[in-house]
Amino acid sequence: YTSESYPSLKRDPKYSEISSEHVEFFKGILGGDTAVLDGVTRDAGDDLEGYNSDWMRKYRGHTRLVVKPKSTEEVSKVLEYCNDNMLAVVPQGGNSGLVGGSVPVFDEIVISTRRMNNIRSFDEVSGTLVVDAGCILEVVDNFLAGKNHIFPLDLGAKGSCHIGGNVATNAGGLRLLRYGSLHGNVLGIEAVLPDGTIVDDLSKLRKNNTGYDLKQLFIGGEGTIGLITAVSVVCPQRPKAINVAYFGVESFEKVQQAYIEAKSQLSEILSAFELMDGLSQDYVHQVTGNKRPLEGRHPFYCLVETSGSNTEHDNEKLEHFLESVMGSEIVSDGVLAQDETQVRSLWGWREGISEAIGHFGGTYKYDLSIPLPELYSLVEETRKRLASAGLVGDDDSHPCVGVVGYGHMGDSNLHLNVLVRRYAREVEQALEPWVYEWIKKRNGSISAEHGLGVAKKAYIGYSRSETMIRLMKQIKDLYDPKGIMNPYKYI
Ligand code: FAD
Ligand code: 2HG
Ligand code: ZN
Repeated sequence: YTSESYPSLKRDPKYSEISSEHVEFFKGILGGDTAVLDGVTRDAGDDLEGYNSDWMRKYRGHTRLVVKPKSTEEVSKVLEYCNDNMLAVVPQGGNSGLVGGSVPVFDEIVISTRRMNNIRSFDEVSGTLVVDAGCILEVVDNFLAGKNHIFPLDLGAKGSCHIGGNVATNAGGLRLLRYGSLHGNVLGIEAVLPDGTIVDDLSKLRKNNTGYDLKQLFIGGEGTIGLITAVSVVCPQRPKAINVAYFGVESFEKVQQAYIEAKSQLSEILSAFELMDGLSQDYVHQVTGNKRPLEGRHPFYCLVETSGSNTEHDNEKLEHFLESVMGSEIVSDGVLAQDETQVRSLWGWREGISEAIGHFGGTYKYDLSIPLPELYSLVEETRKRLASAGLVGDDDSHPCVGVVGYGHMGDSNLHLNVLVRRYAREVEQALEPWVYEWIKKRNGSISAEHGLGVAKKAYIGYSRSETMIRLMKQIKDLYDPKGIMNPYKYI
């Protein structure tokens, strides 16, 4: 049978359907009751909905079974049994992914990491943290705050996403500019392969040049070759001083000049340089009702954060930066956060965009790496394209509400979001593959940080060569010869 969310996909009959015998096996090893979300869940009515449906309510699967192992050994038993019985599975963390990768397409079993949530160890000298995959990012960061350290990743979904999910998507987030990617910060991984093999590569070493670095395959692998059960991560000292400036800019040309100035004047203390266009801030204002940080309206806004060890020194530097860019008319107006509450509230204007724009219905999301000089042209061209197709307008007869652009300017990463009243074929057809062709022409990436999942499955060829795709398929076949791990997704 086919799925209404994925009209072009058909359930592969090679996978078994779940039987009561399977459920009995899982109950035997995990415990739990069919009616309770505990260990094994089956037909638990509404409770399954949260596992079947993604954050955007765009992708929906039909799983009948969610298993929640508590340990690596339990994951190993579950996967081995699934592999022997041709039962397809989807690893799921906080289910905050934005490409439909974390939910089943048909009736794949969801393996949730929810109950694997122990902080295993932390070494204050090296900053090395070892955690179970199901730990929530914010919980881990709060734990680290008590130890004067910080997790080297932060993002808007921190209250729900799991560390395992972050690593599986190689999430980038708000401070990649400062702390770098998880490919560098993750020191070790413990994972389970589909046949139940436990891969114990939970190294705590910064340096280890002993052959292929296989853990990297799990980082950003999106659950297609194995299930990550634990990770060790190197965490920096928590900065003593965090300062934030928020400012309005009249053109994208000037945004680029402001970025050059920020790098040059703030250098070692710069920890984020984020971009928000005027429309994105209008929507945040409209939905939250919060007072705007600046009077008047500007076509672009930037949020600059510094993280350092001396509040006075950092404050002075940021103040001087703002004065200088305003003096040279690069920036029209700006404000500095005076305390922690203001830091949080200014960040809200950036971090709150995804949630605010979700209030209008749905969103077509494009998460793109684009050479900086052309980063914003795509937003303008998309607006023109949808307008000339008659798809965007103020009333219900138009599917599109508007087009916003924002993102991690410091990483050349644009989030192009098309807000719709309802998901509609004609909008998708106007945007895809046009957006991907646009990206390919500029040698960009069709997924900077969210991954491919099912959303970009058909488009990987716009960013990867045939040779690269063939090598990826060979790796998939080697690790998951029966193809039970997260099927129907990008590989
Ligand atoms: P899930 O959504 O549960 O899963 C994501 C993928 O990883 C799926 O393919 C799943 O099968 C796989 N997976 C999950 N756990 C495991 C595991 N233990 N082993 C193997 N595979 C696994 N992303 C960014 O990069 N930067 C951002 O700034 C950012 N901001 C966001 C803000 C909001 C409000 C939201 C909703 C999302 C945002 N994201 C961002 C998307 C981001 O990918 C996720 O938030 C996060 O990294 C996914 O973690 P998760 O635990 O929710 O994973
Ligand atoms: C962000 O940077 C996230 O806010 C989400 O990556 C982007 O919702 C999006 O498109
Ligand atoms: Zn992002």
